[in-house]
Amino acid sequence: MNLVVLACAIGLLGAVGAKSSGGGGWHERFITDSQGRALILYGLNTSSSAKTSADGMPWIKQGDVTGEYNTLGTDFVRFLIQWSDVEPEPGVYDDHYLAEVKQRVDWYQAQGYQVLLDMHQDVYGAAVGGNGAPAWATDSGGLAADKQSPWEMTYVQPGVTHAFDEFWGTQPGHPEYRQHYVAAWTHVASYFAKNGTVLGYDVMNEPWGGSLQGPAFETGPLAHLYQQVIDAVRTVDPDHWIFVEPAAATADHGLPSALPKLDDPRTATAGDEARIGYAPHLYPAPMDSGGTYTGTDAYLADRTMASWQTQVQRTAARMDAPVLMGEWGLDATQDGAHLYVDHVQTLLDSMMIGSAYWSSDPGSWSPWAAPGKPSGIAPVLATAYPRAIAGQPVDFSYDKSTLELAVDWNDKAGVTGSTDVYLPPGDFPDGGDIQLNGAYKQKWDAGRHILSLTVKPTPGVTHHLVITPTTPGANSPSIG
Ligand code: 9MR
Repeated sequence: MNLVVLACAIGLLGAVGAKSSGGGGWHERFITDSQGRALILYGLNTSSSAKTSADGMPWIKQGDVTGEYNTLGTDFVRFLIQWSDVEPEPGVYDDHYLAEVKQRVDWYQAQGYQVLLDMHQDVYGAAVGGNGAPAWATDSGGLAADKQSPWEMTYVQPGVTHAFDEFWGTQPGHPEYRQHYVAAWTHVASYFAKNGTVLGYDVMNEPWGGSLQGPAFETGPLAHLYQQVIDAVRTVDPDHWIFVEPAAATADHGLPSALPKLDDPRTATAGDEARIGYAPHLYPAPMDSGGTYTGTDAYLADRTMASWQTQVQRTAARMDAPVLMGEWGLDATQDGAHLYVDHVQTLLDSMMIGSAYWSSDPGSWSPWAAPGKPSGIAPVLATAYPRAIAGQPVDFSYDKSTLELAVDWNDKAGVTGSTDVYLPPGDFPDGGDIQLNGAYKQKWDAGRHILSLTVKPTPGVTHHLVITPTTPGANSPSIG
């Protein structure tokens, strides 16, 4: 969301001095699977097309999900859903729509993915020029809400501000809107509570406070709504992850967030760990506006990335939440795009976090030039990474110049299963050579390009794995 300009215009930048609690330990929190393994989630957003399609479904067919795995080796999708589709009339839920969502979830399940359901909104809802909220929950106050270019500027149309103010309670007219939002989430969560392919829920895409901005918004109505959704979802779904986003117009650009720590009721039961995640987006201004990654644009993007890392770590530490970058992307046809993708991947690895690239919609931002036809950025997005780490991750990196994937981890009590890494066929056409400082068993799935390593516990010693492409004919322990 390119709203730095807007943020300046409303005098917001001077007000966002969120204090970090210092604290720490966020990097010790990971999104885990049922075996306790740390999951590194890597995938796409699917999709912008769902915002306006007649049935609320994205453009993909099942074959596109298969193609996505075969081309990119991803293990994750941030799947867009909309409040207007879930609850088309007040209190009336469309379970046919949820069944259609479930069918897509099944397609991802067949390819071994995790699915994050993202309650998407841009510019509040269709009745004021955006998408997300149903018309019946949109009160523009009769004020103008004309679509602007770039689209983000529509956020400051008076009718849009009014609609947000009515939702957040800054205007007192419609407290029931938020109650409906909470209840709609509860319905979605009860529908998917037992679904093992669904990772969890992204409570609201790119929140915007209307006339209430900065820490007053994030610590006020935004945090309050998040807590209400968390509490309500936990009454029907004790286990899935619940992700929250900061106010996007500032945080997307590396500015601070004031989001407070949220309480997960599951911690009160039998010592279960909280499953609240922090899911900010990254859009340096040049990328957001479709620019290049060259010269001063690249300089600005790099500064934004450095600041983003600092701010995200502070917020995640305060929230004691693992991090998932819910969106990042750029017009991949612009100069330097492949380097930007490379640099974001390096940032993600250095923070040991996953991400969802924006987006799968075929076109200039996408790994697809057309459905089923990879674009120039697809081979750059197809990278080597650990999908699951059977212990406490210490470090991982993929050096694209030497094609060396390194993963370090420690044993962790209660964690079972293998450490799984994805080795893209473009970089590892003949498989990989393994170096590991200890005994292990390996399984190479040549069809899916996944290497699974089960190691012998080594108390007090970090497992250190390095994989490099096998050289045909070389006499070394290899896979593939
Ligand atoms: O890429 C999307 C663009 O085509 C749409 O016009 C716009 C409004 O619906 O949304 C864009 O996608 C944005 C997403 O919804 C939220 N994060 C930023 C994305 C890129 O601008």
